[in-house]
Amino acid sequence: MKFTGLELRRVAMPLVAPFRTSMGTEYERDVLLVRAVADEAEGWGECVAMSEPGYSAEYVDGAADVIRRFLSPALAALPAVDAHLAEPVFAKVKGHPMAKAAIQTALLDAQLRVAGLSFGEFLGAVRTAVPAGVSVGIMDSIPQLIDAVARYLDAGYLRIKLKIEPGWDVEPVRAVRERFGDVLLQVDANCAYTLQDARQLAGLDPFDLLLIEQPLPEDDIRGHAELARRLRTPMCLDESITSARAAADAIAWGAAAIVNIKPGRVGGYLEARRVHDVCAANGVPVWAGGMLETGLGRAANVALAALPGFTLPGDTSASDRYYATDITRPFRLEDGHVRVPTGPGLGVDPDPDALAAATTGTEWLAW
Ligand code: SMG
Ligand code: MG
Repeated sequence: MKFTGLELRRVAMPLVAPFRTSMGTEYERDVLLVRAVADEAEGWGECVAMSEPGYSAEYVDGAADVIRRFLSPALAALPAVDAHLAEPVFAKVKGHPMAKAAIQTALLDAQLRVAGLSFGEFLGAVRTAVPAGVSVGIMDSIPQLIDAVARYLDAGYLRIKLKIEPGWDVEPVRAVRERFGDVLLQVDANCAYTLQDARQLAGLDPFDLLLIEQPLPEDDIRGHAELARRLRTPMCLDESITSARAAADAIAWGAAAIVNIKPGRVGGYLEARRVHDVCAANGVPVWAGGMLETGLGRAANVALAALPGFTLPGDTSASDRYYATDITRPFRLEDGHVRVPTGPGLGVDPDPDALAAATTGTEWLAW
């Protein structure tokens, strides 16, 4: 199979409700899609970079730029392209894992469609559906939060994750515990604390949380290890886990008892599977993170979440948690689970009308 180029496509996806975190508020996702075109098939990849560099250093215009100027030309210069061959070429460009992951996913999707294999089969899925959690943003008031959590539990979500920041941590957790009893509950701080806040964060210990996710800055592995020693709540890393090696190191240093896996953060599904394998070898549970993906990104995340080491519910919510109209057939909650697609490649296709309606621009990068 011969790839002839990449299409970059920007789609505007308004969120059904604003999503507030310690990093700011998202109202709409400005999604960069990559379509890899080959003689026998085409494939899609979704870039999970946000509009601004708040979650990590990447942002969507930067991702498009590095693809256009460096990643696509490097692939065009190869005698043959496939998802595995692209990895060492991408390694020469520092950083930009989300941009790399989007291309790798598009290449893999096309290859797997030709091979007649689903993402789940390729990655090693052992489940046909995965338990769904939901990530609940910071609200203006506790009653508003209780309303939101009640709606998600009614819908069937099996685990609640509360976004926290200084000033919005122990009280919302206490309120949700008191109101909803022993639901599976965890928190995510997106780097908003310092080690000085250890005592405040220890205030979460009585509430039997599954985990606390990324309380300290991305590069503070030692701080997370120290904080882990001072808390009873298990420490989970998200932003800090940028590769399988980073996962091995964080585990060895006692900074991660649990790991959130996001393919975009580690450069793609091939490395995401290695992160899974390293964690499994160390007996460290993993779960699938989310970046407010459309159905295209969700399809691959749900397939990954079906691997054996994913023993905790992921941020793999149904389409209607995010978007009124998804660009693929919607992922639905069935008994608290989301079904793993079984068709070749991602197993979902963009709906031509929905895709056209959401598209704000396209660009063709010929090889
Ligand atoms: O996709 O359900 C989702 C969002 C899950 O909270 C979520 N993601 O740090 O884990 C995280 C955040 C990153 C995106 S916030 C804009
Ligand atoms: Mg997180």
